[in-house]
Amino acid sequence: MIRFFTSGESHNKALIAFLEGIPAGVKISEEKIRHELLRRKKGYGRGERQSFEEDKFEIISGIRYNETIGSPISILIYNKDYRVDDFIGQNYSKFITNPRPGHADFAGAFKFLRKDIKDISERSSARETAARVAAGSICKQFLENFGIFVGSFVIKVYNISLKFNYATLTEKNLQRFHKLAEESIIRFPDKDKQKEITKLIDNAKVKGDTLGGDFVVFALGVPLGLGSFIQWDKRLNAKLAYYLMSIPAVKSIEVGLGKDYSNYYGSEVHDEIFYSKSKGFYRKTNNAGGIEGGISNGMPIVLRCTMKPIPTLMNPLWTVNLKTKTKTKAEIIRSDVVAVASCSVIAEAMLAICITDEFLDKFGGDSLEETMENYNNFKKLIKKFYDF
Ligand code: EPS
Repeated sequence: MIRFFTSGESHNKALIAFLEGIPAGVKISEEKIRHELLRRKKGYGRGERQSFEEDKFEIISGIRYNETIGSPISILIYNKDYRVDDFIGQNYSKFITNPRPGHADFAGAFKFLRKDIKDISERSSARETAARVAAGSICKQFLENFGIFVGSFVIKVYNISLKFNYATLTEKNLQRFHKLAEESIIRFPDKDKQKEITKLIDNAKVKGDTLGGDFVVFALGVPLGLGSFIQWDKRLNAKLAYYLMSIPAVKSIEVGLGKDYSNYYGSEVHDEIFYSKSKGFYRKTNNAGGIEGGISNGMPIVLRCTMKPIPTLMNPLWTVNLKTKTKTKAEIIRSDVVAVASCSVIAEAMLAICITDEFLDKFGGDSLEETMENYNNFKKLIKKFYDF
């Protein structure tokens, strides 16, 4: 079982990622963690913070000579934009009292009985997701040992969409889209539409507005058998939804064909099962997104998420000042125009953490070797049982 937590505020000293349950003996590259943090920072339309924030990190525990030792892993990520005065001084004149519609500001201020909205926005800020990405990188490196790869690509920004068919999201196509996304400044695989999207983002910026979008996050090489239908909270799709919906601003998650399922007859969308001596059991389509009956079925796990537009607007919406109760404009705070590309990288981290947890639930041992034996043994067993 994985236990994963984060701590830290957006402009306090640092963030911390805490990860317990990774077996001993997993090789960890700091360079790979750095690379993931850099991927999260990127994206056309991101705010000024990303241009100077270095995401410098230090591994505090759990890793020795670049290898996990089975003890809890903690990683500290420094905030370059550490605002000492906001945390140690008590400058009451700087209180923020105009909640931004769409942000945690309003509900948070009442829930925690705080007069300064900064007490809410500092922790609810998406800055926290840097810690998720660092922990996600450790999980990705664990999963690599079993040939599992997690990737993503943006499929929609506002009203500009990528044309593709869920049934054809085979391993090859997913890899191709991910590769194209890596080369794109907005993680959008269709080069011809990139210019249109950047123009859209520029226009939104001029208007002081923001945009949201959709992305696909996927996992390749996930073995059959993760998750279960035996109890409601063990279903893999349910657990993945929980992990992905926890990302700030994510408002929906769909598995495979998702809400489009209802547009078809059953005969048109269920992925037929085939068998050949060379391939074993296989499917030609993957509308199910790799999950049937709450269990991974051996096909790529394919999820689609929607991110709402960032609630901090430079041309702000109306709100009410919490102190004076007068109608006023919402707080203007430095922010992003669009962050869908970064969100897809964060989703990769959450997917990797979730798959790692499920993987260890089924095959887990205290060391990588033990886990590997359990995994190989299961593969052998199902082959033997069904004689293929
Ligand atoms: C973010 C850091 C923040 C914001 C953004 C994401 O930095 P700052 O507030 O210092 O400009 O750019 O946060 C939000 C969108 C939000 O709603 O809080 C980051 O590192 O991802």
